[in-house]
Amino acid sequence: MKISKLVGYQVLDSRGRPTVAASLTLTDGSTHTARVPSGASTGAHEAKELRDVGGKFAEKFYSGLSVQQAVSNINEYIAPKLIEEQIDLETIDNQLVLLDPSEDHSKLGANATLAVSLAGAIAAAHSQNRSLARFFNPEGVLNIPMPMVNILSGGAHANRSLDIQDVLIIPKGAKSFTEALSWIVAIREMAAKLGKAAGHTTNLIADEGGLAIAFDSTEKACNFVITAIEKVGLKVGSDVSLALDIASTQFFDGNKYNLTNLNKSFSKEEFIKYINNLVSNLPIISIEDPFAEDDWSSWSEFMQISPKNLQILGDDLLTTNLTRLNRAITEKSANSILIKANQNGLVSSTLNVLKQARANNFNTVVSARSGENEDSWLADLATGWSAGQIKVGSTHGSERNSKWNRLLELEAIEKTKFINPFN
Ligand code: 2PG
Ligand code: MG
Repeated sequence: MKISKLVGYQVLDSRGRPTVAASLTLTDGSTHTARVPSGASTGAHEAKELRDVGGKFAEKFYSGLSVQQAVSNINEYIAPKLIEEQIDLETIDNQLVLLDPSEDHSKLGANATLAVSLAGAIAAAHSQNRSLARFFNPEGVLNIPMPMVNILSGGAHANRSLDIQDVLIIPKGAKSFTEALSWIVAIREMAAKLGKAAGHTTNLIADEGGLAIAFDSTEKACNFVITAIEKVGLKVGSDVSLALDIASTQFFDGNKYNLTNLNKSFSKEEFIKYINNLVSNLPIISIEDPFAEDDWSSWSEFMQISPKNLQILGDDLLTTNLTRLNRAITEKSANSILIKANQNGLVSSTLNVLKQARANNFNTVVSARSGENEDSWLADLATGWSAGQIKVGSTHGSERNSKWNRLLELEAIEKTKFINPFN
C-alpha cells in the first residue's frame, strides 16, 4: 500500500493554542490523522517546535503561537517526498531525517516531523490491519502500564499555586487498570470536596485537569492528598502512593533553588537535603525533575543518598534524547525516564530511547504534555511498547480521558496484563 496524499494543517490544543495536525491518505482510500501535543514547562534540550513568532507566517490573533511555518513545511517539503512511497514507518522517519538532519529538528520543526511520523505509524498499522498498539506488539499479551495521575497542580500549569508542578498518585495496589482508574476518580473527587470544605473556593481546574488548590509547602499539599486517599477507604502505601513532579528547572536561577510560596531559597546542597527529607518522610515512590535540567551533579549526588527503590525520573534532564540518556546512564544521574514523543520529534527514535533506557534497567514512563488534544495514540504507544507506566494528567478533560478510555478499551478487548513496576 502506498501514500497517496499528505496534508498538514493547524488545529487547536486543550489550551486553545494552535498545534500541527497531519492527515495521511493511503491508496486504499483510508485517511489517518495525528495531532501533536505541546508543553508549558518545556526543557531547553527538547526538540524544537516551530511557532510563528513574527515573519510572514505569523497570524495576528494567535500572538506568536500559530504553527503555519511547520504546516507549510509538511505541505511544501515533506509531502512531495513521501507521496508514492510505500507506507512504512522507517521509510518515513528516514526521509524526515534526510530533509532535516539537525538533531533538534529545528529546520522542519519537531511539531511538523512528529505529526507526519505519527500519522505514518497509524497508517502503517492500518496497512497491516492492526491497531497501533498491535503494530508494535503483534503477538501475545499486551502490557497495560501503571498510571501516574495528577491530583494537585502547581507551577507553570496552575499559576504557581504550588511551588512544584504536580502532586500525583500511583494506584500500585490495584489489580487491573480498570480498578486503578476507579480509585483515581474517587480520590480526585474527594480532593475536590475537601478543597471546597477547607475554603479553597477557587478549586481551579489546571492545564492538565488537576486541582489548583494553593499550598505554601509541598508537605501540606502531600498531606492533603493523603487525607483524600484515606477518606475514600484506601491504604496509603500499599494501595496508593504519591509521586511528585518538582519541575525544578522552573525555579532554579543557576545557583539557588527558589521556592516562592515557601519563601525560602536553597543552595544545591541544601536542596538535595530538602528533597531527601521529603521522600524519606512522606509516602513518595517517584520523584520527577528534583533538580534542574543541567544540574547534573545534584542528580548523581542525590542518587547516592536517596532511599532504595525510589523512582528518580528525568524529564527536563533527559528530554527523550539518546545522548542525554547515555550520559545519565554513565553518570548514574537517574533510574527512570519520562518518554515524550514531542521532546524527540520522531516515533522511531522515541522508541529507540525507550529501548535503550529499558536495556539499562531504567523505569519507563510514557507521558502526555500539558497541551494535549483528543488523540489517543499515546495509550497505544505506551501499551505497544510495554512501558511500565503512563502519565496523562488528571481524569478531567476529554484530551486526558481519551487516553484513559483507550486503555480501558484495550483492557476490555485484548488479552492484557496490568503492569506493576513497584512490586
Ligand atoms: C511534565 C509535563 C506534563 P509540560 O512536566 O511532565 O505534566 O508538563 O507538558 O508542560 O512540560
Ligand atoms: Mg515533568
